[in-house]
Amino acid sequence: YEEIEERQQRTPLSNLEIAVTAANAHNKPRGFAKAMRAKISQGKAAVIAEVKKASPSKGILRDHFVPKEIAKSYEKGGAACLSVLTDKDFFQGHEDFLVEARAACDLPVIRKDFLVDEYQVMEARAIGADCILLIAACLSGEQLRKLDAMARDLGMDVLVEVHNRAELDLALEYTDTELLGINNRDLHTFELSLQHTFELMGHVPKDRLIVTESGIHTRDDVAAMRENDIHSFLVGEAFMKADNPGDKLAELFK
Ligand code: IGP
Repeated sequence: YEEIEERQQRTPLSNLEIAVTAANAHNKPRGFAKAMRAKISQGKAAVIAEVKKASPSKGILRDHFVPKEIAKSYEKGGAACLSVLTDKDFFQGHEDFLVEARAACDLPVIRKDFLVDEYQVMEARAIGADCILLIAACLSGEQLRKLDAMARDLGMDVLVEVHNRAELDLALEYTDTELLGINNRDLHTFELSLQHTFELMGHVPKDRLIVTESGIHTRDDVAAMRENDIHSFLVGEAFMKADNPGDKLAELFK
């Protein structure tokens, strides 16, 4: 919250509103959920490919980190969408990375950050984001409702992320999100298990698109998901550690 306050002093809300208007004119939302559905209706996996320099559990993931190169590589490799970390404290991300990555390709982009405030939702659209992430573990039901509604008003899609049954119930009660992310990693302990997806998927209404998030590294991981009718993926580390992220994507999802 301190950081948000600092930013509000630098860019007051009225300026942000102008930036949002400009973004809606020149960087119209690209249709994030639509791009995911399009891949799936072609029988392909819908992959959200992540642009992530570092993570709290692994440190620096990639030395040669040039967001526009990575974005182009992902597009060529067949990604449906991009995810760009803008969080600075834990992931060494930056808003500029999102702007650069989006400008270098035609893919819709999600702003990956810990959003808790309406200011940050507006900021997301102002920098060109097509979708935002809302993490149920960080938000109350009322916050989820408010931020989800605001993102939609601004023309963005919303990916609501859950890790357990209580968070899933909260997400379903307070939003009618089409995109439901099941994070296989516990954000507090970093413990990772793909079982989280299999355990929670049965409790998700059929009209939602389940995105399995984190810990996808092998073709076997992908096959296990697809056998269970999970066709949407959010993958970061496995791509970031590869010399060519897009080639790695193509190989993993061949
Ligand atoms: C990607 P991985 O294990 O492929 O690098 O995971 C993505 O799921 C992960 O970065 C993530 C994340 C988050 C990061 C999922 N939820 C919330 C920051 C905040």
